[in-house]
Amino acid sequence: MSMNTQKDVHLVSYASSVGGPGPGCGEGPLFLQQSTIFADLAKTGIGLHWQLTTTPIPADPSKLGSVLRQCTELADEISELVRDKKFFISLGGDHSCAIGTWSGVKQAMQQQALGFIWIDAHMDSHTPQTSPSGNIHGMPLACLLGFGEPSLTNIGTSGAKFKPENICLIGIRSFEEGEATLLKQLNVRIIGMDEVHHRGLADVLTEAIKIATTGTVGYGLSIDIDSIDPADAPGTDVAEVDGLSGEELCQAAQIFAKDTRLIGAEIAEFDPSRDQDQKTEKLIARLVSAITLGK
Ligand SMILES: [Mn+2]
Repeated sequence: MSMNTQKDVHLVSYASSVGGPGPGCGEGPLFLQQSTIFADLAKTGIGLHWQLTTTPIPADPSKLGSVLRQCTELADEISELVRDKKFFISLGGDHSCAIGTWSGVKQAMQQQALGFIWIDAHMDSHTPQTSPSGNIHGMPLACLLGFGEPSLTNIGTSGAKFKPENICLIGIRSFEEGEATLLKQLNVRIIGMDEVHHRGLADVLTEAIKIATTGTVGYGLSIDIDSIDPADAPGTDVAEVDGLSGEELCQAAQIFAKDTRLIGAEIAEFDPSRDQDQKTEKLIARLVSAITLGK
């Protein structure tokens, strides 16, 4: 293969689960760093560049302190990659990594408007006031919209990183009232599984890209592994039945490889200890290939 066809991807790891209910997904990025299936992506023409890995340290006084420190480190790293026009994928870890990833993109882009596609079984749009569990992995989208714990909403730049009208959620099927109320008040577009089944994922993604690119200079993509049906991706901690088909997601995600407006992506909530027959591990490698190379 000619070097001209190689596509580089810079992988930034958030090896932490302090924002979630248990330890499992914190091992996700370290597992992928050792995975031969993942390493084999290099043979298909992807230049894999492993960048920063953040980890919890005992010195952090609280879960909030740990998430804040790691997301700040992540944001600084991502910001530098975006300034250098390097394509990145963040690997979680629990989904609180999104606070760091997209605050970092905003830190690099400053006043320029950005769009965002959020593929997840959950809304992750709680504030500390509405969250039943208090887990920060249920709050990142609210944070990125400027709602919640101020230390987290002000990473990189102060306040919201996206306008509500440039955000689209896909695959939603489990949520609580408080977060749904917030997104409804903001008029954020939410595409639930009924609509995905009815229209097909490719059609839904086309609409999401339109939303994320209208009046923006580019957009981001965050994929929670729990958006995918547990039959196809069992390796996650908060699995929800009736999810996206892994095959359909990998097919539809090829659209991103041709879209230069995509600034970077994120894949969160992979718990290798819950994986079966390497299904989720293989699917993540396929997703990276789809998003980066379009195949
Ligand atoms: Mn999530």
